[in-house]
Amino acid sequence: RTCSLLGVPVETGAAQRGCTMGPASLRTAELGEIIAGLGWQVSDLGDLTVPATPARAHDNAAIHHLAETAALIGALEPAAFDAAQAHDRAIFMGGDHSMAAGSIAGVCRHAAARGRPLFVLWLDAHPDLHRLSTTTSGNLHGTPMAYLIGEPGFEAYPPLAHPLAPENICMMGIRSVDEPEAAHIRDRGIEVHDMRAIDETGVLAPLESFLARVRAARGLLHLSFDVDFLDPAIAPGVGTTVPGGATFREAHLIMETLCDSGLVTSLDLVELNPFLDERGRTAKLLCDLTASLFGRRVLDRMTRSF
Ligand code: DIR
Ligand code: MN
Ligand code: MN
Ligand code: MN
Repeated sequence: RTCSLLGVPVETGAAQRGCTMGPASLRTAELGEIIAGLGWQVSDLGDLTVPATPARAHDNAAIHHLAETAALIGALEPAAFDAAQAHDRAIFMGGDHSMAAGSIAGVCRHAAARGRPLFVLWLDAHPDLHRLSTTTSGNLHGTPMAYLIGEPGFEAYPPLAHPLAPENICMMGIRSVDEPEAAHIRDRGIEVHDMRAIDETGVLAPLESFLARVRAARGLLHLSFDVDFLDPAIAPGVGTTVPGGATFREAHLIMETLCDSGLVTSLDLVELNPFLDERGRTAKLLCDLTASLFGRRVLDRMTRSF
């Protein structure tokens, strides 16, 4: 089995700088070596490079770095398509979450080329469902999901050949939602398990029912993992911490269950900000969670119970 790593050093979609160091931090924490140690043939494709772009203004004056972020998305889409076509599993190391507009668009095109529907598991404190007209922070990492489901007003982003079906999305860990985003969740019927739901049901029941849907549709599954999904007490290296996030065991159980399902074909690891991290703690946690997804386990599960 083969796995590719692609660094996507972008921070123009975030309010604070530092996410461009994310890929370097994940490499220092030995992400590639850890996956190789689990029996995968790993190819590090290096970091995506993006040509310089003249600045562009938007009617929404809050928006910053529009041209730069759009150029990154445009460069990542074909790179993500190629990585997904060439490997059994593709990892996109962010970078802020604006990059998901490019990685998921490329993976969508790959799924379409294989005649399979794409499903997305979105682990995040935020739904990132702002249109360019509704963001008040102007931080474009709050917009990729609205772009991917084909919301209007994204003329400044690259044209989207294969929109993502809203019914193929499952969001977990959500706990910070702006009103325009809540409206999209309602109108487009997106499956969202907020932290209250996780408290009530745990992570396993909603995850298993989503995975059953993916399996029944013979879908490919992309995981988009925003560091702020995790509780800030265990994952401080992110610019947008929100209290009340997923615990260590909730996150590992999701990764272990995804591993058992065999359905994940690509993933984003995004919003890691090494400038805010405590001695690589958050980077190491992301590597350990990824190891659970790639087959690390404490004990092989016995078929006989005892
Ligand atoms: C907020 C925060 N909804 C915004 N979004 C974040 O700026 O649009 N996304 N932090 O990851
Ligand atoms: Mn996000
Ligand atoms: Mn977030
Ligand atoms: Mn907002």
